[in-house]
Amino acid sequence: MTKQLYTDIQAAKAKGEKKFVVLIDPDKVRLGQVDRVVELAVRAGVDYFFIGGSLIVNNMLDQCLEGIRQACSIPMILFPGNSFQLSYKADGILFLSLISGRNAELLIGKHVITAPYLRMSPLEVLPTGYMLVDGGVPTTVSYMSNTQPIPANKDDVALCTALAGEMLGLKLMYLDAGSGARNPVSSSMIDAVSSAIEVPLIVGGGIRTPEKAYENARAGADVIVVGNAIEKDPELLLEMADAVHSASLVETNKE
Ligand code: 1GP
Repeated sequence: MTKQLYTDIQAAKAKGEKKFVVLIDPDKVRLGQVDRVVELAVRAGVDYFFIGGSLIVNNMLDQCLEGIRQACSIPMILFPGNSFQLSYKADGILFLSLISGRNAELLIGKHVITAPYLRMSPLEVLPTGYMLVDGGVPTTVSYMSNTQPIPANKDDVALCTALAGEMLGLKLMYLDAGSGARNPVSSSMIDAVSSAIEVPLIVGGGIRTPEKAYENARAGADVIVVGNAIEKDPELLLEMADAVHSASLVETNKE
C-alpha cells in the first residue's frame, strides 16, 4: 500500500467531501461480528477503519487486522490506546499526541519509545492532535490517560488547543468525547475548531444516530468516527455512512 492516506483525507477536505470511519475495538467485537461489520462496511462505502481500544492485546489485534484484510480493501488505521498496540498489518497509524492533557508521557514520552519502530515499519504515520472533550461520563481514555478532558462548553479552549497543535505541525485534529460518551462533541465546538484550523478535523465519541453524524459533519467535521453504536447494532452502519456522505458539500459518487 502506498502512503496515500493523508493525501486522500486532505484532498477530500479540500473538496468538501466527508469521510466516515468505523471504529473496531478488537476486545469488544466478537470475530463473527467483525465479518458482519466488514460486509456492511463494504456495502455502505465506509472510507476507513480505525482499529483500537484502551486495553487490547497484540494477538487479537493482528487477528482482527488479518480478518479484515482478507475480506476487503478498506484502509485500516491504528488508533492505539497504548504503545503496545502496534502492528505492521495495518495501513497507517494515528500518531496521537494528547494535546488536551498535560501528561508528558502522552504528549511526547511514548512517541520517543515508538518512533524507531514506526520508522522501520511500512505504516503511514499520521501525526494527530488528540483532544478529549468532556462527554458527560468519565471515559476509559480519561481514566487511563490520567488527564482532564476539555469542558464541553469551552469552545475557545478547544479552538486554542487545536490552533496550537496545528502550529506545532500536527496534520490532523481529533475532537473525541470518548467511546460511549453520553454527550457527543457539540456542533458549536466543531464549528469553532474547524473554522480556526486548516488541517482535517476528525470527530467522534457518543455519536449514536445518523442525524447527529450528519449534523457534526455539517458543523465542520471532515471525518466522523462511530464505534459503540455500531457494535450494538451493526445494521446502523448503512444509515450512518449515508448520513455522513450526504453531508458532503459535493457529490461523492457513493451509492
Ligand atoms: C472513540 O471516537 C471514538 O474514541 C468513537 O466513539 O465508540 O462512542 O462511537 P464511540
